[in-house]
Amino acid sequence: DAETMLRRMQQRMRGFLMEYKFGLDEVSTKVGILREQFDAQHDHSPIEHVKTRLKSAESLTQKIVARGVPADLDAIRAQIFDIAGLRITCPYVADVYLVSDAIRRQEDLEVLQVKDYIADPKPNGYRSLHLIVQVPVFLADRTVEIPVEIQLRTIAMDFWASTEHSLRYKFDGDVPEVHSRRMSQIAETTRELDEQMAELRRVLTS
Ligand code: 0O2
Repeated sequence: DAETMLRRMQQRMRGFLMEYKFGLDEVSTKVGILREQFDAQHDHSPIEHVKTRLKSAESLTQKIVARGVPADLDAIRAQIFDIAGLRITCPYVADVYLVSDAIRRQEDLEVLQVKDYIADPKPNGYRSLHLIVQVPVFLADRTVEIPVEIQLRTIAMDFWASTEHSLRYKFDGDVPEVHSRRMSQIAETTRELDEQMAELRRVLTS
């Protein structure tokens, strides 16, 4: 009956999302290892902060509807890559690339996509380095390859992005021109801040 079908669907969805949680756990462990090793080797910590998030069934459903993805787990697996997400915040821009290179070198990770919005910022001023990596997860009866989205950014970029995100949320995506223009100007200021910090660091470490 309908109730049994619905229960089965929910169960399959839970199992599906659990695999992404495992993928996120695997990548978190990797980043945790890098962080400890970097902390032991460097005079400062290249990783300031790490945050993970798993998309809820509700926001995943919203995304597949908005994207016109068929309500089928295989289609979702093939088309949505940010179900598991990890955000790494670093003090300096150089740290972003240091950490990203260390991740990209790992042999059991397959890099599916790199978007460098630091080299090439979005028109609104958004800057971050986005990687999508695929990690193998060893289940009891099979191995699954799970995509995980990694966003790397400096503390200044993160400050800007979180403020811009709440602004968009507050205005329901329709941010008045005066505010969005101001945000783009502030993005420029955060870029200058990152540059000045890097310059000061060069002086301090030379
Ligand atoms: P949320 O609420 O953070 O999850 P995608 O949706 O990932 O398939 P796209 O646009 O090609 O499509 O991906 P992209 O450009 O790599 O951006 C994905 C994520 O980057 C976003 O996820 C945001 O987290 C972040 N991002 C991208 N552009 C901006 C921006 O202009 N401002 C801010 N604050 N964050 C941005 P979601 O799912 O859109 O949002």
